[in-house]
Amino acid sequence: MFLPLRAGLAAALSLAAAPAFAHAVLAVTQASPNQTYRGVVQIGHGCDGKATTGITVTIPEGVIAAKPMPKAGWQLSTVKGAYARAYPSYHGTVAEGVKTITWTGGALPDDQYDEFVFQARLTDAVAPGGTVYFPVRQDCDGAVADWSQVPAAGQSARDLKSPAPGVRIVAAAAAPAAPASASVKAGDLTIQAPWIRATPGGAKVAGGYLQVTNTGTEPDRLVAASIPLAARAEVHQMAMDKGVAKMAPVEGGLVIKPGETVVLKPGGYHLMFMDLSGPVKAGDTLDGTLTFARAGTVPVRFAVGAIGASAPEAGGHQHH
Ligand SMILES: [Cu+2]
Repeated sequence: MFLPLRAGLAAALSLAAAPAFAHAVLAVTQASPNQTYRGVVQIGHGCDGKATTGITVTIPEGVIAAKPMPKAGWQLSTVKGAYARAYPSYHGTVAEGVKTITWTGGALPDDQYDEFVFQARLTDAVAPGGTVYFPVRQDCDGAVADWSQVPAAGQSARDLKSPAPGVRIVAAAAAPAAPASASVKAGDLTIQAPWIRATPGGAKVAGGYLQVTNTGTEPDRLVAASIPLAARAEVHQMAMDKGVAKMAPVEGGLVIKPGETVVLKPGGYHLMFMDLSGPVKAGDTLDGTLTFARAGTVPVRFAVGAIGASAPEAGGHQHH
């Protein structure tokens, strides 16, 4: 049995409590919300000495985007269906998906061991402290072992005759901020490649740039931004004034319409970080936030790009 070294005593005890006679277990018994989970169903015995000829895994509510791994010598089938509700996903929301996965047609003798693999995403509907169960039905030649029992509150899995394999949900370790230029998802928004242009020594302002895509059905607005190095920030646009490009705050915030991608880039819309307490150095990363009217305040990590030769704002900032 897989036993993570860092599991505490309580977790170790609860793992040890898995019945020794359980034939169907999951290799990884701990995971966190909003993670992709790699489910490895381990089959250690047949049913009453008979060879295993089919394995069916049921994907529980709160676990989405399940995908089985094909297995040589076995036919794969899935049943799709509606989830109890829609869940946020990389591409908007998902309201249906694979509910059961079945491998059939093989023959795993009682004295051999094998694994059946799938992956799925744990949503934040599965809360830390709980356990998510993946019932497994094991079909043998004319016999069935149904590993589907879930312990009631206060009950131990060891008291069950045929417990469903479970995954204990724990809070994610203090997640490092997204790596530079990673895309960040916030509600219906996807924020891509946030960066700030490096500043020459003594500069008091720096421009910030990114792309933001709205996959939802309601408009949102970028209304604020922050980095610890800047006392304040504004969302700016460039406009021509008597043939001269000038910057001005975007009143009410920069609107991102449904289905639209808005690009903040040098020479166009940008974030203006002001009253810098120190230089913004190329190659650094700066943790900061973006605030949207609907999506709220989103942590992002800005990469710092070199001081650009084509700096469209050189000589600008008259309004600061
Ligand atoms: Cu500006």
